[in-house]
Amino acid sequence: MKQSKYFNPTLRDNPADAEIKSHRLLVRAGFMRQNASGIYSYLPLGKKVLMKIEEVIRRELDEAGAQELLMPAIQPAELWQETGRWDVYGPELMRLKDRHDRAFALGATHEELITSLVRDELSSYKQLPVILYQIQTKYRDERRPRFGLLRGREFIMKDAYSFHSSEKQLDEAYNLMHATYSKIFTKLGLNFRPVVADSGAMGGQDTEEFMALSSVGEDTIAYSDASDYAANIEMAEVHVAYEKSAEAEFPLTKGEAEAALDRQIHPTIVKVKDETILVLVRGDHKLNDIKVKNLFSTDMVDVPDEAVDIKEFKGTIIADHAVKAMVNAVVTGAHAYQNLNPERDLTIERFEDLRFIQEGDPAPDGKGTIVFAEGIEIGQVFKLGTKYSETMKASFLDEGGKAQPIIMGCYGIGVSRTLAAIAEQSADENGLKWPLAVTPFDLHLITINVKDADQTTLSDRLYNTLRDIRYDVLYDDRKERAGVKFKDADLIGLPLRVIVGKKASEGIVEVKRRDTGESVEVHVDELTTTLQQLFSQMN
Ligand code: 9G3
Repeated sequence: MKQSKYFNPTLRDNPADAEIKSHRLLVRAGFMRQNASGIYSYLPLGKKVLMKIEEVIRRELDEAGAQELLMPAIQPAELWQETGRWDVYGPELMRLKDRHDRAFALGATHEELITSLVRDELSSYKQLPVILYQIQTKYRDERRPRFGLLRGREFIMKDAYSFHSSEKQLDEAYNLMHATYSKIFTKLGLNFRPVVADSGAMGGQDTEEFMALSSVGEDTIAYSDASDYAANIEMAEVHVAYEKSAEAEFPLTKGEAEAALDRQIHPTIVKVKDETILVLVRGDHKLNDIKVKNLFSTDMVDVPDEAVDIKEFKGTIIADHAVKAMVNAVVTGAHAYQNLNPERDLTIERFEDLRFIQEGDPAPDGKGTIVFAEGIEIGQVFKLGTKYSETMKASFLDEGGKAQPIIMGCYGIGVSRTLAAIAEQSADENGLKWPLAVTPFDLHLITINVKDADQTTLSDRLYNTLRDIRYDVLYDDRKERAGVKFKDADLIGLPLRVIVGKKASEGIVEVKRRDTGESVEVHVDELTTTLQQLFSQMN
């Protein structure tokens, strides 16, 4: 492709609203443009990277035996009403009316749609297992879209759904998809970790998220420095043996007292469904509301900011394990107490793991200690069970001819988010730097001075011969100064650059690597071997 003809508007300056490197660079390098908050166009360079990412995903999913289909983005409201999710989701689910005033949703995900498809077509255990997937545009009206493609309102997702006649078959598909995701993200050159996650509103049991490590990630991963344990911080279990001190218990008294955080108890009122409970955690720990939610297996958990008198509270009291070992604790705030000894002075119904894990805690698997890292969630695998097939009456006849609800799994990859994650992980201060698997072009052919006949003749010849041997070449034939061309080449980030300059008359060109910056002068007769050698050294 000749750059003089190419729709690739590069910018010198950073767009004002771009807070992170990948967003800034993808806009400046002409890969994308924003059309509205959280809504983007992929320009030709961006579209080429998207297609390469999708190609890697397709190859691995097809290899795993998954079958690609394509479902509509516009979904009848009736389907979401069958599962009750029409009312569960608020403004985040984008909705519209057709000309006959019928209600539709813009697909945020496709569990309802795919289950309605399968229930009409699959009826026997002989037809299971099956894994169906699509690569499709999704819509979620995020309150605060940010970080470019990392949190958009329209984005591209690969979503797969598996259908089974037994839990064992589901486990096999889940493990297969887990392994396939690892292959995909490895081929894409990403630094990623699968982490144990919270199934949240999805219901069902096991779920894991695939996190691309990045300081701009919105998720915090707790991982062990001595094993492959890794969990989303919301889920990470705390396994600490707390020592109860031998000090004598003093009488409980009202009133403020100075005390170190680990000598304090912090009471929190939590409303669970319609019950008000009091949750106690040690002062140096933080209450994990996801763990409270999972303890009462409900999404309806609210933490009003209410002061509470721990001794006057009449409802259920639960406490984190750490509280059990506390002696002569101090309660601060409006209703302060000193020398509170939890099991003597309170009726605590149960001690549970209710706090967020902290750096330095022992890893739950007993190996090493916990370290935190930020991650971008680029994939997730879920065991759904029969959550959707029951409400939507998607059943199959088992070997005994008895109707059973189909057992399901679902598996997502954020395709546009993955593009941004690759950019985030691989870019440097000069610009983007694409791994071979997803680079929009293989080579950047640059003519230093297009007014020099030797240079343009040799460049044109190389452009044709390189394409004849199947290289995808971006040819910078513009009437621009060399400096501008080099800056744009650094920004766009193609892996190799062939520069035709002063030595064109001797048939000598320069080949430069984007990843290391190394360059070498070669005679054009050696060019293809040099290119092959260099490409084989890169990922
Ligand atoms: C909605 C809206 C937002 C949502 C959902 C539904 C997240 C929703 C969870 C999933 C689970 C899996 C299939 C591919 C992998 C992920 N945000 N989720 O269901 F209506 Cl507005 O999407 N779906």
